[in-house]
Amino acid sequence: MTDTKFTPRVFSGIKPSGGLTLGNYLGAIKRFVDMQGGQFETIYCVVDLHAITVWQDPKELANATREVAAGYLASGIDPEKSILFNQAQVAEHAELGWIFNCVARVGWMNRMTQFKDKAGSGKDAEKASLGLYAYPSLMAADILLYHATHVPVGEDQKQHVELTRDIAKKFNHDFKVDFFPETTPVIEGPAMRVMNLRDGSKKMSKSGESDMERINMTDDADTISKKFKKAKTDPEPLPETLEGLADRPEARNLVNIYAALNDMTNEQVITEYAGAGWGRFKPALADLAVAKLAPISDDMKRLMNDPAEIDRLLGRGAERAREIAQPILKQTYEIVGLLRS
Ligand code: AQP
Repeated sequence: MTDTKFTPRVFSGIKPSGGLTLGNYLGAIKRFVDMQGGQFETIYCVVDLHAITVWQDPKELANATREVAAGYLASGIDPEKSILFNQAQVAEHAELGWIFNCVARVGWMNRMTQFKDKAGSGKDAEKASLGLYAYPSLMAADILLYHATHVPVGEDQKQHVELTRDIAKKFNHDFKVDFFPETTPVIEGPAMRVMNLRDGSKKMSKSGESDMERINMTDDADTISKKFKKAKTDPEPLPETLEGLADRPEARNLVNIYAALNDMTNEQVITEYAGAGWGRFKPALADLAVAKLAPISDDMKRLMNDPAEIDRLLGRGAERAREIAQPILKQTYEIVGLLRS
């Protein structure tokens, strides 16, 4: 249920931890664009403070930050309609993140599956950064610093948005206020979890080991075709009904991707391709992906040729973000009893 006392406001972000993937596009950016200009005020962020929870080469980080910004802009995020900025330019995120570190419980963090996936277990986990462990509480700060009511995310981030709700509830309860909203995760559509092209049990990630397991938003047409051609599948043709995809993760993933790229439902894709073999479906998918991604990737290249303009837009976005964030942080300090004279 959405809290009606809060302005309908969307916040979401993407880490500049590598090049953008088709997973980021379908699970996040494409939906961010759809939510723009409607009933919500929309705030989109390049979450560079999250990227450094694992090692980032300083020379590449600023460039990766600009590239994610270029991905947003080229996909249709309009810096007049949305607030677009990078997290490091709004220090209030880190300040509220610290307060939430003191609200969240260690037991809650221990249940976060993404930390377990990324840090491994035993001695490996001990070598992970403290930032990686605390990352969900900074994510809660990113969202609640704007009193965001809705957060569009992919399926992998659902647990973190639930934690954000727990942090808001505990803060409100401990300080006997009704200050932070209980944010609603928006997870809908056929591509909320785009899977790795070589292993249908793992999600497609920027930092996955092999480049063949993902489609990058900047891949050229030949590379996209090659990657889909070599994508792992089973030998069976596409089924007549959706139920026929139930135990076929790789086949289901390719159908999901087709549906999401073409704004169709999975049922519509199956109806169109019932009984088709991979020799027919994979080239059709590759052509569709090229048609949708090529204009975006061309525009990203154009934008990346003018880094000063990207920096200017991000700086302007940060100013607008601070106008919302500062009064909310000020009130938070007052509620907590932190003196600022
Ligand atoms: N495979 C995916 N399918 C659907 N949505 C996805 N998202 C990421 N991968 C997929 C969504 O993209 C948004 C931004 O994610 P992020 O970059 O901040 O973090 P992530 O989920 O950890 O992304 P990666 O690609 O896996 O990065 P690395 O490899 O650096 O950890 C989120 O809304 C996410 O759900």
